[in-house]
Amino acid sequence: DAERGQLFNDGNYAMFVHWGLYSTLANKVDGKTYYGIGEWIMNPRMADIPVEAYMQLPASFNPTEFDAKALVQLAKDAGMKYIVITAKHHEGFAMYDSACSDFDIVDATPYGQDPLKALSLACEEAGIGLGVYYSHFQDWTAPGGGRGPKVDAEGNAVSFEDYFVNKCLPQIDELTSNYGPLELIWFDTPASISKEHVEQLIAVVRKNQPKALINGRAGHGLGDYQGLGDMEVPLRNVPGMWESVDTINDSWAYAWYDENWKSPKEILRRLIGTVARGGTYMLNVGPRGDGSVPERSARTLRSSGEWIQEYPQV
Ligand code: JFZ
Repeated sequence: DAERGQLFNDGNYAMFVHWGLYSTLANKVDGKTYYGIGEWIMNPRMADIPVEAYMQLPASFNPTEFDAKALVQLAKDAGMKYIVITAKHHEGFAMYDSACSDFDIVDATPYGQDPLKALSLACEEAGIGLGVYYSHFQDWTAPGGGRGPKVDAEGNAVSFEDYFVNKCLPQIDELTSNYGPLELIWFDTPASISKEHVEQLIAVVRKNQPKALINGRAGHGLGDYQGLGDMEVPLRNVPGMWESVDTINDSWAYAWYDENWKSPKEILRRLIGTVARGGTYMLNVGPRGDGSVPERSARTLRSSGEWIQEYPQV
């Protein structure tokens, strides 16, 4: 669809934001640091946090430093055209007000506010696009979710179909209904999800957001475009519409020790390398658990953005 594809012609530099409950842990649990991507902290290969323990985290999640306007201004200063933020990552916590789950930032935290609503308003005001990341197959805390518990609280078996019908599909409906126009729905890790399930998700997106792009990781080749592997910048031309996702340091979500920042020059090299080969470059930042953006990543984005403002055709 030509109109949908326009996003990648007009705005092929975007901000990716990984932010969630895991950001409060910052890769440290009970005094021990786990090295790896922060949003996977719950996984057995990292801190191996039991579902019940992880589900206690919202009680102390109060990201009062989250500033939607400042984040949007940062994306603007960086020369980026839209922002894609984690609405629900693999651990299942909704970073927006969800009516079909209590495991969300409005219902389960002292913060009690909807940062996605604030972000959508700030984006609209500033003329910056908005997209959402949604883990459709993996849900590690919802009974029936991919790699999640196989039984509910009463011990009854729950199927993926139950999770899909009661959480996944309704949440995609909420996200595509309640936050104004979205540029992009960014699904992730389709794994063994069926083609029928992906088709149902796509039908809801098309109905509510006919102009939104859907990424290739929706699965079964049903997305609008292909993605490369994470953090991959190609050395040859890649045909078709495609995207490269990258992160400013090593982890996607905030990790306390991760100071392996890319320099402004390195970011520009990777951006230009991608755009010059016809792709779209989405660069991730990981806000802290309190919602603030690490100063170093903000400074780096502004510094590379200065060059882009001089050459606005990028
Ligand atoms: C996924 C997530 O598991 C990860 O936490 C992060 O959100 C990242 C952006 O996406 O990880 C992947 C998924 C696919 C590939 C690599 C990492 N891949 O296809 O190369």
